[in-house]
Amino acid sequence: MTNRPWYERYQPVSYKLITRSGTEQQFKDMVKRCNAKGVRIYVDAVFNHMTRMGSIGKGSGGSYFDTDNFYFPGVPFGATDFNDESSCPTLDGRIHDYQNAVEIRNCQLEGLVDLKLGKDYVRSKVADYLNHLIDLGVAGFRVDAAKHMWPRDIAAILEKVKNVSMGGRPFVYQEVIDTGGEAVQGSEYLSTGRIANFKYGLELAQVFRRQNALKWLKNFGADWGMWSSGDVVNFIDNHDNQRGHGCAGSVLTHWEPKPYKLATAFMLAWPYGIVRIMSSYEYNREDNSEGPPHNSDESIKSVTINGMVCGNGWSCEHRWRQIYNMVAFRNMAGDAEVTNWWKGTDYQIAFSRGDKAFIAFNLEIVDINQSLMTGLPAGQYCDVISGNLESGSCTGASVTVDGSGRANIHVCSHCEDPMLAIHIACGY
Ligand code: ARE
Ligand code: CA
Repeated sequence: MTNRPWYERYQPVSYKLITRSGTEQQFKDMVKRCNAKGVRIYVDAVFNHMTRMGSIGKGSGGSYFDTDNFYFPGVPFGATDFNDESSCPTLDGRIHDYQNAVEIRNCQLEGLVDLKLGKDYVRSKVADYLNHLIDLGVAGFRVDAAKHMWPRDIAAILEKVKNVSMGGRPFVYQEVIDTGGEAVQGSEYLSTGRIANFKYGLELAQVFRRQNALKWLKNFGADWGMWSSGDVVNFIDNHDNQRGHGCAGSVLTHWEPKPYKLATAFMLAWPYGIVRIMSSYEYNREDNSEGPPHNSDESIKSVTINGMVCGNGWSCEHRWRQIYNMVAFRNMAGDAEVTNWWKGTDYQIAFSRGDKAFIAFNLEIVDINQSLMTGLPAGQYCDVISGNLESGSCTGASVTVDGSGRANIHVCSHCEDPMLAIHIACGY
């Protein structure tokens, strides 16, 4: 057990921006440098609750707190700013029954003291925090534990929030774990932003573990009982379910690189929703509370970078070629539709994104060796899964597309990455 678990960040005691990752000034500087390169920053904002019952002390930014007296002078919040026995129906003040929407919204999630977001004062303090982040240059928010807040309270807070510095409303996506069967549904939150789609990673884990045929992905999206494309943020795994927290289920993670890369590539190739890729660290799997790589004084170790590989225990999935090249694939494909859908056996598929990009997947024990319609203009292209286009030639496999858009496609079967992807920016 580490002294400082990763999840201490989900136990705020003030809205000061001082953590083991740095100071407010350092955060501001990072956001500025990212924005200058076209990289937007979205903050994981925790405002359903403060820290846990029965705790007293000082936060990472030095603010004093005393939860038994609901005393958070760093904001300040006091006793009347929290839900209590008048609003929460359970005896111990905690959430037990996920079939009861009042309990889910007004009681304590895991014993974390629950803010009374119906109060204008509390809404204003939260809005001040979000507006401050916007002043620092962020483009939007992940709303933590949105399921535990009334949609009207989220709406009232967002009404107090200003436009972002790049123009327009902040991009908002809400963490509402809805895989069915509970009193609170994701669809209740669609007027305040997108929702995190927890069904997505569970479905793709089954497919890429060969428990559900690849060919069924032909209509992956709303037809699978998920929300519409404009309402979701999709992901293969997140910081909770990759380590058995939250709605864990059986998702793919960086610990299973082969199916993980395949599923992530499919996510990036497929035009449904906004997608998010993960970047993790190599924690001890026996201890799902273990914080990021740290020194003996608990300070966080830097991410060292050697070529495209990270060191010091950071796994940096976003630097894996099969993943970062598929981000380029998605950008190149733009809003082109899926065309040239092809299926071989149940576990062999290929498709194009108009005349912009083409991808093939093979989960069979035999290779794909086939002339297929790619839809791309005639030319030579580098497979971006097995290599890159470097100084005019491919470091991995190459594909020759003829004047009709067809090409001989070979996708290995007994190999680490049984997929092939080409797009218009990898032609030569
Ligand atoms: C920690 C300890 C607890 C302890 C608590 C207070 O683990 O044992 O009681 O501290 O002392 C994260 C960690 C938690 C951690 C918490 C505070 O995951 O383990 O608690 O930080 O430090 C529900 C919520 C969902 C939430 C998940 C984890 O609906 O919003 O639980 N996810 C977000 C974040 C988490 C974070 C929090 C919220 C809290 O992504 O990282 O918690 O800010 C069903 C339901 C789900 C439910 C799930 C688990 O699937 O459908 O709604 O998710 O069960 O209960
Ligand atoms: Ca609540």
